[in-house]
Amino acid sequence: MVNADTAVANVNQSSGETDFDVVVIGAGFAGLYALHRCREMGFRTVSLEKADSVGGTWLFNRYPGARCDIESIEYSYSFSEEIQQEWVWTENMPAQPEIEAYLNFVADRLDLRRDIKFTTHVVAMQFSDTDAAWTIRTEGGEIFTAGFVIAASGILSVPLEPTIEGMESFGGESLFTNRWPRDKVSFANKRVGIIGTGSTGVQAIPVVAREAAHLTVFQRSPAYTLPWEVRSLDDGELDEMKARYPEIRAAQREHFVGAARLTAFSFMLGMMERPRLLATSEEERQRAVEDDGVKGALNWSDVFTDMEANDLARRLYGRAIARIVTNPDTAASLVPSHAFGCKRPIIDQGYYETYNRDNVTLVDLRKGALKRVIPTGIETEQGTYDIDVIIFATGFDAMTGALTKMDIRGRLGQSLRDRWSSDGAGSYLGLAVAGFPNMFVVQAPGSPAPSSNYIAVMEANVEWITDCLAHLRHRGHRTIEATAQAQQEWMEHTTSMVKGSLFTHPSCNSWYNGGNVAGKKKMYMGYIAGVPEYRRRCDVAAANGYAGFDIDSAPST
Ligand code: NA7
Repeated sequence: MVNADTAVANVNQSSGETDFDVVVIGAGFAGLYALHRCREMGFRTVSLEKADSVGGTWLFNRYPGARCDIESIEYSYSFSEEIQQEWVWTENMPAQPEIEAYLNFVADRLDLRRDIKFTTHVVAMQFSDTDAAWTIRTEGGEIFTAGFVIAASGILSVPLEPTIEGMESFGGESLFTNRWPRDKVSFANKRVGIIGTGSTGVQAIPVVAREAAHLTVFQRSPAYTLPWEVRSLDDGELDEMKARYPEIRAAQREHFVGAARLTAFSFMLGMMERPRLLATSEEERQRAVEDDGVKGALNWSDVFTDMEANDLARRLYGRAIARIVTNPDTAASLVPSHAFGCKRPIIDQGYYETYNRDNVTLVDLRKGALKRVIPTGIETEQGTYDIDVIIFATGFDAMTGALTKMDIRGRLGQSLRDRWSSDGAGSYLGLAVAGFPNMFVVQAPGSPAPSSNYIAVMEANVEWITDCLAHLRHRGHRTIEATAQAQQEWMEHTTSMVKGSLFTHPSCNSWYNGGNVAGKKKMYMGYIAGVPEYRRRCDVAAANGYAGFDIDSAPST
C-alpha cells in the first residue's frame, strides 16, 4: 500500500510492479471464494471489505425472518469437499444466522482473514493504460494498486434509500432491514410500522407480528408469495445427503436454475409442463384453488405466455387469498396488480395467515398514498397511524448499485457510472465491461444471477475469472478487455430472450429491471437461457482463446 500521491508513480517508476496482482472487492460469498482461488494460484491478492466481518449481504440483512429461498445443501460452496462434509446445516432452508456462521467458518477454515482488509470501503478506481494497472482508493484515503480487480461487490448489496418526506423528523426508532443492528431489537409493547412487501417484508412481517403490540403494514405493491415448508433436518438426513454430495452437485450443475431441489424457480419451470388455464373449466379452476391454494391458482402453463391467462390466474390467486384471510377488505387488498412471473418469486411461512391476527393492520397504499413520516408516525392519504418503530424494507439498487456507487474510471478516464446510465447496464458474458480492462465482475448485469441459485453462478464466474488470470500470466499478457462488439452482441442476445416476455411487462417495476430505482435505465438485467447454457457459452469463449476479448501481445509473441 502507498499513499495517494505516489500510487501511480509507484507503478511507473519502480519495477512496474503493483502492490497486488489482484484486488478483490468484497468478502461475501463471491469475495471469499475469489480470494481463496487467487491465493491458491499464487497471485498476490487482497480482499477489501467495507464491513468489519465477512458475510456480505448476509451480514447486513440480519432482520427478523431473514432466510434463503434455496436449500442449504445447494446454497453453499461446492468447491471444497472438506467444507461441505464438515459444515452442519440444521434446516432445509438456511436462516441468516446460520449462513453468516457458515461464511465465518469458511473464512477460518481457509485462513482467509489474513488477506482481508476489513472496514476498507472502496470508493474509486482508475485504470492506467500506461501501467496496465488499477489504482484503488478507499473511503479512508488508502490507495492500492493491482494488475487486476475482481469486483465481488454483490448484486443485492446496496440499500435503496427511501426518500420519504419527513423521515428525519420521526421521533421513534427507524430500522432498515438491509443494515439491521447486531444487537437484538425488541418489539415488545411497541407499535411497529413496516414499509415494503417484497421478499424482505414478506419474511419479516409474520415474525414481527408475533412480538409487536401492533404491526401496521404499508403496502404499495402486494406480492405473489408461495407458502413453503421450513423444517429442521431430520436425524441422519444431512449425513445421508453428505454421502450423496457428488450426485447432488452433479444434478445441481445440470439444472436450469443451478439448484436441482425444489425452489420457487423450479415451481415456475414446472408450470410449463401443466395444462393451459384458459382450457380449463370453472370447476377445475375452483378445485385447483381449493386443493392447492395460491399455488393452485398460478400453476398453469399459459400463465407465462398469455396475458389473459395471467390475469385470470391473478384473480384466482385473489380467491385463494380470500380462503385464508378472513377480513374480505384485507383479502382484496392483498391481491397484486402486476402480472405474475415478472418479479422474483417469493416464498413465505404463514404470510397471509398473519393478517388474521388482531394486532395486524394492512394499509393498501393503492387506495391512498403514503404522504410523509411525521414525528409520531406515518401519514397517508387514508389517515394517520401512530407508530413507535418504522421498519424500512424497501429493497436494493440491485445488480449495478455496488459498482455505480464507486467512481470507476476505465480506459481514457471513462466513467462506468456514466456509461451505464446513458447506455444501460451492459457487460460481456456478465463478466466484464468494454472500456474497463482488467476488471472482472462476478455476476454483472447480463448474467443469470437474478433468476437462479446465486451460488452456482458465482462459483462458475469465479472459476472462469481465475482460470483466465492464470492463462494471462502463463502467456505473459498484461491486459484483457471485452470488445465493444462482443458486449453489444451479448446484450442483444440477453435482451432478445426476454423481448415480449413477462420480464419486460409494463406492469412490473422491480430490481430485475431497475424500475424500482428512480432514474435508472429500465432493462431486464439477467440472462434467462439457464445456468448450464450460460456456463457453456462462457467456456466456449475461454476455449477459443477468450473470444470476444482483446488481449495485449505477450512479450514473446
Ligand atoms: P424488493 O423486492 O425490491 O421490495 C421492496 C418493497 O419496498 C416493495 O414492496 C416496494 O414497493 C416497497 N417500497 C420501496 N420504496 C417504497 C416507498 N417509498 N413507499 C412504499 N413502499 C416502498 O426488495 P426486497 O428487499 O424485499 O427483496 C429483494 C431481493 O432480496 C429478493 O428478491 C430476494 O432475492 C432477496 P414497489 O414494489 O416498489 O411498489
